[in-house]
Amino acid sequence: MHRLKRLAVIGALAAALLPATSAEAAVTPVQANGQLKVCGIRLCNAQGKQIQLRGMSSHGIQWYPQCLNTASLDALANDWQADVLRISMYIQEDGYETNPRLFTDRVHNLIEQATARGMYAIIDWHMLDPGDPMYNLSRAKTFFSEIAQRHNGKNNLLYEIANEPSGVSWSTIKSYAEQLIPVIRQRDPETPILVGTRAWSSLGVSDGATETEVINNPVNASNIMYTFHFYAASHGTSYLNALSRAADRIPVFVTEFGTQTYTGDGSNNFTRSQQYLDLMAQKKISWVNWNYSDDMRSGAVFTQGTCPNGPFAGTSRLKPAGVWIRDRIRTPDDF
Ligand code: IDC
Repeated sequence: MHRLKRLAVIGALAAALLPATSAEAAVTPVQANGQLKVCGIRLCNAQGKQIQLRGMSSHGIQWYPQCLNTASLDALANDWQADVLRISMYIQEDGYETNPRLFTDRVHNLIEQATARGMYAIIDWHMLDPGDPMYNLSRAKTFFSEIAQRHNGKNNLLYEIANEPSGVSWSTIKSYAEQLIPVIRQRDPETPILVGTRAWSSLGVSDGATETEVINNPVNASNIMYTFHFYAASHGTSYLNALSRAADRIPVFVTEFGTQTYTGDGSNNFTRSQQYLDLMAQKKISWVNWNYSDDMRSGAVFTQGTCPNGPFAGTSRLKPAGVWIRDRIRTPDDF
């Protein structure tokens, strides 16, 4: 079940004691890196080394749980060699609010699935409409209290507390974060927390603002990062430049992006997507692609009808965006 990703020789002692062929060990991302921590403006592993995580987001788990089964998650860990699975739990649109017990249990289960495969997991509070995070604040306190209580012994989680705020100011988002984070920290002092930004997590750019509103007025908490989302066929130079500037000043995690338009559909712009990926590699910005499902849209990596039976490994059931992103996730890690 372990991934085949290879890690370079760890030390001369190991090399001396082991036969030459065993000098490289197959390790999972979590075995290699352990508990993550925000270090200055970057994400660091347990050894204090700056690292970049790369992986996939689920589609909404109210709609596509059939794409998250033993075989598909094995493929994500072993064939795709993903470092991280984002568990996308919508709050509205037939999501969490309709049955908190069912969806919380579904998230618990997916956390265990990711953990068993040595992947990191982002617990995505996928608020989207309404865009005011305060609308769901008491629900978020209930949900994250239970998640943090149950999983605080794990070293492979990140909590994303607001997918995409919209129609609200940065100060509202900051206030939401400052009310929710202490509730989580009481139960789980170590897990990094990812905070959404203004205008669909564009650091304000989609509203004509810039990243300076966050830089000048950061959330009053430690071990946090700010999220940035982009869709390469819709979001060009102004987005790319904002990401580049922001990453030199504050910790940024790209928890969602697509190679197509912001609808998650339409044609792919792989040229511009590669520009983003080059920038993110250079600045060690972690990223997660939308999405690991067989939805009809071009940004869902599998062709319709792939779930639940697959096959999930290889490229036979992948759309163009899937082939492209699988290649880039498989590129060896530098950790
Ligand atoms: C889209 C889904 C689509 C769903 C829609 C509304 O692909 O099936 O009907 O949401 O729920 C986002 C959001 C993400 C969107 C995605 C593509 O975080 O939920 O998924 N997107 O539109 N932000 C920008 C794009």
